[in-house]
Amino acid sequence: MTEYEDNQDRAVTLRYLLSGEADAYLAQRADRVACVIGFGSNPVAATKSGFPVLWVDTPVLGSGAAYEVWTTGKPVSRYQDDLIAGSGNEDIFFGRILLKNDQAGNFSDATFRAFSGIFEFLQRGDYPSLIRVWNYFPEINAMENGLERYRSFSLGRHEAFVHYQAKIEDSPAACALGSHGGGLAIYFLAARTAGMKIENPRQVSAYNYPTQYGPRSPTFSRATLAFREQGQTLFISGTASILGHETVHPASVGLQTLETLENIRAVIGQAILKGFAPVNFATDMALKVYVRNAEDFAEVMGVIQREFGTPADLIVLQADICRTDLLVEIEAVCWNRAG
Ligand code: 3EB
Repeated sequence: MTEYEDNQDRAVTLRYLLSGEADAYLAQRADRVACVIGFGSNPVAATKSGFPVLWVDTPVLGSGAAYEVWTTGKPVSRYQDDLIAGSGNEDIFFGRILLKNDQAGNFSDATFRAFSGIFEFLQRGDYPSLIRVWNYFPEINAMENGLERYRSFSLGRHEAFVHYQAKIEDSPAACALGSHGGGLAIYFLAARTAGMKIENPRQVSAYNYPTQYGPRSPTFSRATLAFREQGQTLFISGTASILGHETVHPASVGLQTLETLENIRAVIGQAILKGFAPVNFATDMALKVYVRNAEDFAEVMGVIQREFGTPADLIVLQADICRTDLLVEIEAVCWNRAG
């Protein structure tokens, strides 16, 4: 069996594990497990070890199901209110929200409710800083009440930011992907101390996108640089083949992958200007890859291997992406060697 040697100096650590590996890992980490997400087409229920799992209905390419497991260096306690379930310690908090389809109603209203819950949690004061948010919901590109569901999502999210007077430039790192079912699933990382928001000089900031992409712009930053006192961590948002605000290479998944990796390099470059250290991809980077069409798996993986080598951890999911002309999206977490 694999011995996992997590770096205990990290405020949070991430592993992507196959179903068969997850239980032993979770049992070993016990009260250091902060969040467990299960990906796969069949419901991924609570693990044998009893940890609650947020199931996201997306096929895992290259295997049946997989877990994303976040652990911390310090023990966590469980939290539950009427919307958010989660775990936190003195530094960080992971929260999960699941709005089932039949609770949704108008999708921008449902999104507004979910983000209002997050902002009210933040405003209670224990964890005031929103570092990273992951968003998954079905039919992301479908029209509903005259608006594409991704745009309804962006509208409801934006209205929550305005309502709670969150500064748009202080938006968290994020991603928003189309699952195959299962309602609006959101998980987020909040922290006691603020992170530094990073933008990409090759791209218009998403919160400044023109209205051709929807009536309200998406509220996310390209990355958050967090935990400056504990060996910094860089949370890179879902990143795609976008230059300025426009999709480039709409017809080529290979070129889209290459452009996406250039954008990730550019974001890491900006973080280095702000004090982050150059990243060793083989030991200190976790990549999560979303491909729209399963048949593109090999080509996307080929480009990643050629450009980035074999990152420390990797998962590939089949998911719809928020613009119909985008074929691939990649997010990353990078750690700085402590010290
Ligand atoms: C982009 O760069 C691609 O709406 O939260 C990436 C990351 C994207 C986050 C979001 C959307 C989001 O615009 C799409």
